[in-house]
Amino acid sequence: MFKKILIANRGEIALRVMRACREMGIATVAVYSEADRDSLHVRFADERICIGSAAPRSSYLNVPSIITAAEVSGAEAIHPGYGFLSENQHFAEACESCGLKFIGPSSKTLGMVGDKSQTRRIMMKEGVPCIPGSSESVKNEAEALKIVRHIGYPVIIKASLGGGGKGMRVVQNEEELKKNFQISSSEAESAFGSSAVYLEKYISEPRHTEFQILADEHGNIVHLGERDCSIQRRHQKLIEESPSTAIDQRLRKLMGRFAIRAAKAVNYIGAGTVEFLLDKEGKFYFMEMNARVQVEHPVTEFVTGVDILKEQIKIAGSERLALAQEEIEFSGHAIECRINAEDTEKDFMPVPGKITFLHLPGGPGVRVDTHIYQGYQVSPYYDSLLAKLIVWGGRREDAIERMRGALHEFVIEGIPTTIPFHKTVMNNAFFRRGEISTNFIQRRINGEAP
Ligand code: MV4
Repeated sequence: MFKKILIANRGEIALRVMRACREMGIATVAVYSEADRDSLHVRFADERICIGSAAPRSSYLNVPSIITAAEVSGAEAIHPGYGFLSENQHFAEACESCGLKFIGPSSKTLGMVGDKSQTRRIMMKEGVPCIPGSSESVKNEAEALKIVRHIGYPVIIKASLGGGGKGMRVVQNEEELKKNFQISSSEAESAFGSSAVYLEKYISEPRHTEFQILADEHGNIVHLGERDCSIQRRHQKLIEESPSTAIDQRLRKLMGRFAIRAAKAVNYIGAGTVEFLLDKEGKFYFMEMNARVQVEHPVTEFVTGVDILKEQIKIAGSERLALAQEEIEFSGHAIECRINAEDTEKDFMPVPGKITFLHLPGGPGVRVDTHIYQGYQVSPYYDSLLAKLIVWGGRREDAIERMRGALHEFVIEGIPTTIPFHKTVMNNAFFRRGEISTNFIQRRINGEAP
């Protein structure tokens, strides 16, 4: 196993990686920006190296600085966390060519899954259910209209190199298609450096259902069940849970098998996620593959008892998966609420500032993954995530009650947070019945028409 790992990230995920390393007897190297001098990931690491100024470009995205820090410290591997360089093919390549193990899939796999329309073609060839639509990038309006003749409206236009919802447009008829095709294409060009777009039939009010995968270098691959991440706002997830209220044993088995097939199709190694859309009739469609450990991974850890970070690091160290699919048992229900430094009264606007008072909830079945402390200064330079509050309960109702209690105890003063929003959702009748979709916030919280 590795003796020393450099963690190319900050915040709660840097601490989470560090915890796994410590338990495994692996030394850690923190890298940090000038804005993060007083951060806990800097304090708790065995070694620390400042890699640049506050702006991510000059620090957490600064490939030469990070590679140099790894070489200077004698780290053998780099854990990229999520965001920043975690899915960057060129960074993985740079690590590979410097003899540093990138803890994640190969640069080749990152290249494949980074191109959404290419991934879609691969999945269609493998027989993984995909949303009806174009198999290639669509060059012009005439070609788009030809595809629509087969799939019908409503149609969604997506950027080939997009993902995370950026540059998507829904069109209901020919007029809207003509109006939006060029706009989508040029938005894609400026956002992703490629004007390529493709079309899909639009699925209304779907659930976002993703499967956690672990795959080793020796051909072993398992899934750890699903997470329902439907409660999102502008493509930012706010609440995740497992199991999904829309999935039974039979569907879990079926989708899990397709998730494994999808991962195999791109030679996936490591911890990854296969995203599906699940429609109202229980039909599911492959969406994309996330080639990193995700923010919401603790939900799966709670219901399976598997430490996903440790497994990910073991896989990167060429170990064999110790788990077979039949040995993975699912127990109870877990929910995660993302506590962000945002003003929910002002359109979830991020609000940086100083945390003047902090009290964290606790008790059985309550987990808080966070990097904040009393006196901590939330920086305007980075993501607004302050903490992840994850609870477990024997049944979904128990988990919801436990979450209500934990939110009640969770006190953050000095800046606004998403805690009040989560309290509202936990009391919402539709949420409590498990009636959720990607339109939940618009429809059930803001009361807008579908
Ligand atoms: C869709 C869709 C409906 N139909 N594709 C959003 C993020 C990106 N991964 C794909 N997304 C969507 N693609 C078709 N054909 C609806 C969404 C979507 C969505 C998906 C998952 C979670 C939240 C969402 C919110 C709005 C739209």
